[in-house]
Amino acid sequence: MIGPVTDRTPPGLGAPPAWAWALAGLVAGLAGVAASHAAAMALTLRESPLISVGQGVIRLTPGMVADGAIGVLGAGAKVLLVAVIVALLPLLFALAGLLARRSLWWSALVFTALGAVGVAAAVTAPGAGTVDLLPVVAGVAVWVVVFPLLTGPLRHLARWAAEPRSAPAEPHRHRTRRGFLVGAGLTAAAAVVLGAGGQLLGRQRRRVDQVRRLLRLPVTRPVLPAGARLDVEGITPWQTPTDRFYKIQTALVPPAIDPGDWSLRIHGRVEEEVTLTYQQLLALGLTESWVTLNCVSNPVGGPLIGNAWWSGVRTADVLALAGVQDGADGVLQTSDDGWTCLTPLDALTDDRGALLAVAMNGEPLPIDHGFPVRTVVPGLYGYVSATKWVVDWKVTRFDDDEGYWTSRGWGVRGPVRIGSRIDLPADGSTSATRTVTAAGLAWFQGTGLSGVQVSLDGGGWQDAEVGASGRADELVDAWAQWRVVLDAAPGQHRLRVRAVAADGTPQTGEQRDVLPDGATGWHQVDFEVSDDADQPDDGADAG
Ligand SMILES: Nc1nc2c(c(=O)[nH]1)N[C@H]1C(S)=C(S)[C@@H](COP(=O)(O)O)O[C@H]1N2
Ligand SMILES: [Mo]
Repeated sequence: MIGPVTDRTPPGLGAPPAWAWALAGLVAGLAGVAASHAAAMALTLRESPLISVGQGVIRLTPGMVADGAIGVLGAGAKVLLVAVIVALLPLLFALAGLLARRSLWWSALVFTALGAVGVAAAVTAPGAGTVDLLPVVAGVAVWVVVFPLLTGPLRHLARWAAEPRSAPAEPHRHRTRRGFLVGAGLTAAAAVVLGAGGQLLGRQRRRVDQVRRLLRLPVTRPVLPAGARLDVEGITPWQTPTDRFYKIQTALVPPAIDPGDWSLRIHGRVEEEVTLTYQQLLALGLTESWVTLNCVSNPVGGPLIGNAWWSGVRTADVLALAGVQDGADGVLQTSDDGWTCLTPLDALTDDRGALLAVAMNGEPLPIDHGFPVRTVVPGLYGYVSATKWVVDWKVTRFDDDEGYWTSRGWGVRGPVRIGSRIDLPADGSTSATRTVTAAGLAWFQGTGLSGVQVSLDGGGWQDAEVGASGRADELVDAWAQWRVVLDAAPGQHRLRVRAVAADGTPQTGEQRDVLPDGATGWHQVDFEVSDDADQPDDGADAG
């Protein structure tokens, strides 16, 4: 009936029914799970939180029970476990909703407990990192925001039912009831969109990562060359672990390319256009070497440099298949994501050993480092050479083409500069002893070093001990570790380092910015030797 209702028993002064409270809990709960799932998928974590909780239960259940259950139910036990979790959750969410009739704190207790289970599952997963916590955080955040919002109208209605005199007029109460239903409906819809959207997010990447993990390449594991590593506590490792290797790319989402779908097209100033598949590339045979890769935008003392064992096919062999025409002097490399660089042809054809790399540190390239194929050219900065996800090579001339960064003001050819860095002592640190071990890295890929020198407090340059790499005759494309033991009096100190090139030329102290072709200048750190530092062992100062 439509019309005035003032002459009837005021409707809607009854307390909200239990199902409304349960619904609020259910909808808020599912929204949290959906957000959590979407976050896990967007971060391309391997598992959705529900699965991790299932895994966590299996891990944390006392051996006998879990083994027994899995023994009886076989692989189906895991599925069953997830099914139980999936069935249990809505009940707990509904319970959280019902508890809000008494107090939001009771509901919070349920959500907190569920969040804690999620956190426990996430942090105990093998190889878990901070990032694995993010989906749980996203889910709990949604609960914290959505649940009070959804139950707000219900709490008003409940209060009005308890104190009818404080209740507003029916149109207002009607709006409140409708507000609850609309809110619940919208939240449920958002949860569905979020959950389904999350499922799509990163799906290709997870699939390709799976292919990558199953890939067996004819590569060797890295074996550290004798003498390259110096024995200094806390020194930067000579081989950069893959997961600590710096990453630079313009693409927001790195391309995820199945090797089966990959090919490299070589065209332009060639005798014959060639398109290579992944299998055809591998069939050319792999070579392997240590190469230190660095970024032109690495500031003096900066972290954008790493040393890895690369396995790949020589670019010279690949170009030979197509046959380069006279007059060409560059190769315009294009990535699947559209990024380009123009690499000097001679760097790809001379005997420096430039590679189309397929593996890094003995494993297929990680997606973020260019899977399935990227270019690695010793002696050139990454921005003119190290194309990740490379799919196209146009043999060309520097007069005719330009790469992505070069067209934005960076140098055209991008040869690496000689460089060095102090990693120990840390800048601003205090030493408890007068004996201070300084250590770090130096590099001049392709050219080589003859030494590394340090200067304490502006004094003369003294030679450091240098590991067996980075020399013209030893691993010329890899960096070298160096160390020197200093005797420093209590007080403030400043240490500088410089590398010396194979021909005896020391690294310049002139400070220049990274733009346009790489920073120059000596790296320096300030450190302190504490006043109560021990006297040196030789007792020179002993009275
Ligand atoms: N497709 C693509 N490849 C790229 C880049 C890029 O932005 N996109 N950046 C380059 C730069 S500037 C550097 S220093 C190296 C970094 O390689 P890494 O991320 O494997 O360390 O990749 C090069 N290759
Ligand atoms: Mo770079």
